[in-house]
Amino acid sequence: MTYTVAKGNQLADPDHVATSPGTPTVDLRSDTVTRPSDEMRRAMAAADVGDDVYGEDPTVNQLQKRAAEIFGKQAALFVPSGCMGNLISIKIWTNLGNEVICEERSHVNLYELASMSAIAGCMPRAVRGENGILGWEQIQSAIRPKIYYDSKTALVCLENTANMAGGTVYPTECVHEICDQAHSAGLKVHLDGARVFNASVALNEPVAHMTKKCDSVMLCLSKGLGAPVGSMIVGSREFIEQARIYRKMFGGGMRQVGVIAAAGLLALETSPARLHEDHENAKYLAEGIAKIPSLKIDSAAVRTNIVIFDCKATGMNAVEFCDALHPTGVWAQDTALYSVRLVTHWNVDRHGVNRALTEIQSLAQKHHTRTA
Ligand code: TLP
Repeated sequence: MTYTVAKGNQLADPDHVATSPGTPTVDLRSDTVTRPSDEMRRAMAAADVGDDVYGEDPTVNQLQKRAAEIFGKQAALFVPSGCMGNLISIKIWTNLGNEVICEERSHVNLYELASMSAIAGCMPRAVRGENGILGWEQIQSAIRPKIYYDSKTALVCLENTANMAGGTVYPTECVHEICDQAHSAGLKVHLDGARVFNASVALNEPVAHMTKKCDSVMLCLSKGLGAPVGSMIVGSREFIEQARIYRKMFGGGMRQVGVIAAAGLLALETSPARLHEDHENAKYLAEGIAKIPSLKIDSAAVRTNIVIFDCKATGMNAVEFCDALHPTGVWAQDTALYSVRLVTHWNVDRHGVNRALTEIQSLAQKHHTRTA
């Protein structure tokens, strides 16, 4: 059995259809594909470094200090990836055999290779939320009764923005209510805030306010913020002390990693101020897609940088749609059988978005007439 690096349209897939030579690429598969800016590269080259396993890397220490300050938490830890940040947090808040309540389409449930079970020894208790957003009532009904022969619910894991629901945003009162109620029920709350700054921009609220009641938060520097690598977890001093141990145990202890943290620091300080551009581009893209007869999208629901549309009426499934689009230089990602995802980011400007719209429209039209 062979595994591809990603489904459908990946460069690493030997069967993929190449983009015609000379065609500029508009890569909308994810905001993980962003490349570091010249300013980031200069900061990386100039970074002061030390051995971070000994806690001696001044750039990492500065990044951790700033992340803690920005989130109003006691401490922060730099981790190699969002997946590791989520896993460490889940490991800390749970014991073997516990359940973790999360949304059905959440990243911890679907895209972390069941690490919550394989490594932390927990079961996800997945609940479908409208537009990916869970309310306290839904969470409450998934909590196990405290009976010795039932597994124990230990943790609620929220995701803001909710990636696979189209970058939807939790109202902050809803997060606060979930945290208050979960705490009263003896549960901890972890926030997968891979794109929490996108949520912050959409709500026009500071992340510290949005996440003040969450016990831990994971945020990614390497998505919309544009750093090449890295995520942070923030929480209490005690939580971060434990997190440092699990990071090392999971193989994530890094040495002179200030060269990467320097880009992360710049991303954290400067990138949130430009995320509104990605949101405007996503809205523009969604409104354009809504006008294409064979594609289905609720463009009014698009508030951040993720656009997911349904391509069923084209007669193609999402893998086929993305594959057919790929040679035009417009790259999209299939996220379910008929769901195609486009994610805007700082390496795609309005011109790129217009090109994407033209190519998507022409592909959809070709197939619409063929299947009509
Ligand atoms: N998301 C990636 C894919 O893995 C799906 C993407 O392209 O969107 N939480 C959330 C909400 C995420 O979207 C991701 C990555 C992660 C965690 C994991 O981050 P990394 O890739 O740094 O481990």
